[in-house]
Amino acid sequence: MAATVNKSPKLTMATGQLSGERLVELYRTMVLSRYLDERVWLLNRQGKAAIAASAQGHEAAQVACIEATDPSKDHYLTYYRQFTAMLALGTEPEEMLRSFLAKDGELMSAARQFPLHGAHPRVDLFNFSNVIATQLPQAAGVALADKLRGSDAVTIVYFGDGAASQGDTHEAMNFAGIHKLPIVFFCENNRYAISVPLSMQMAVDSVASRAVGYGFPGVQVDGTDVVAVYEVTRAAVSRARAGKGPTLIEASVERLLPHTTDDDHTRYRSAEDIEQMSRRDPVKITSETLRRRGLLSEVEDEAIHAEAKRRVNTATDTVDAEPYPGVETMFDHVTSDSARKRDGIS
Ligand SMILES: Cc1ncc(C[n+]2csc(CCOP(=O)(O)OP(=O)(O)O)c2C)c(N)n1
Ligand SMILES: [Mg+2]
Repeated sequence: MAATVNKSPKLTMATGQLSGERLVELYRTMVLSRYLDERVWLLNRQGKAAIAASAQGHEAAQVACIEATDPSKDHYLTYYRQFTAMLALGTEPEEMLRSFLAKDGELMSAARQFPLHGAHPRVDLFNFSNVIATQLPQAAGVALADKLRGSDAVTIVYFGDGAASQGDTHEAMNFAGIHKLPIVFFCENNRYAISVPLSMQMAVDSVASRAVGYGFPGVQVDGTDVVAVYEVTRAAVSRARAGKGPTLIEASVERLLPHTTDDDHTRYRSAEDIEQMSRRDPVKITSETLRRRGLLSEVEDEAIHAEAKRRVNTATDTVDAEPYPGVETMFDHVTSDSARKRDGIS
């Protein structure tokens, strides 16, 4: 099969199959994600959150991709920058903050791991590693299991442009192509792997062009355009569900903040680069487009921002007042011995 690299046509927000109401809902999630993300950054500067990787600039791509899937049956393998995707899947702001503040009752790893790492049983998020690209072969395994079971579930696996340079990515895509697995490889290309620019990661123009080597389509899409991302993901998910195999989507996004709260990107990004990327802020772009299309008034937009601020303030007050895990639980969930002891198994 000849694989293709399609540049998605520049879609406008009026041409998609999403209803206007649904687009506003997606925007609402993006705004909530932005405020929560900003709050976590502040909590880090107050010494309360150990570290955070921001999704600022990636919000449209993440929310639109999830919208094109079926959370009642599909599987999601995320990485550390999936703040908005997690909200879109139904994680509550309190749950996210409990993770960043490592408070008692933290859902994903009982506060034993890096924030937002671990498994999320309620929204079917798989346990993932901070070691980049390890989620891709695991996702191929999940998709293989679905295929063997005869399930029509689709696996969505997220990764960055830097992760695309890892051997694991090649192995996962090669295997998925050979076995025509029901999987969507979703690359959020923000042109940086910490301080390493794209030109030092690959000698080709795009991540999507790699798909030709694996026998399935590769599609590039503007990751600041909610409708465009929704449409290409919907096509990829339908293809996978119909048994036709994988698709590689490359969404071009901006990493509006440094790599993590520990990084200073002014040391390796030019002032022009930073200035240019700020013009591709997906929250602003989506707001402007919705308003231009008459789907959102200024008053409604302000109300969405006010509601998101309130929600984040309430969640912060709640979680900030919660206790840390008791010292007597220090080894729970850490070794199999302590787990056996906890469960009363000798
Ligand atoms: C195998 C491995 N090598 C190096 C690292 C250190 N590291 C953490 S994040 C990162 C950059 C990844 O960049 P990218 O995949 O583009 O994702 P982004 O953070 O830009 O979203 C690196 C090199 C790691 N976690 N795992
Ligand atoms: Mg990157």
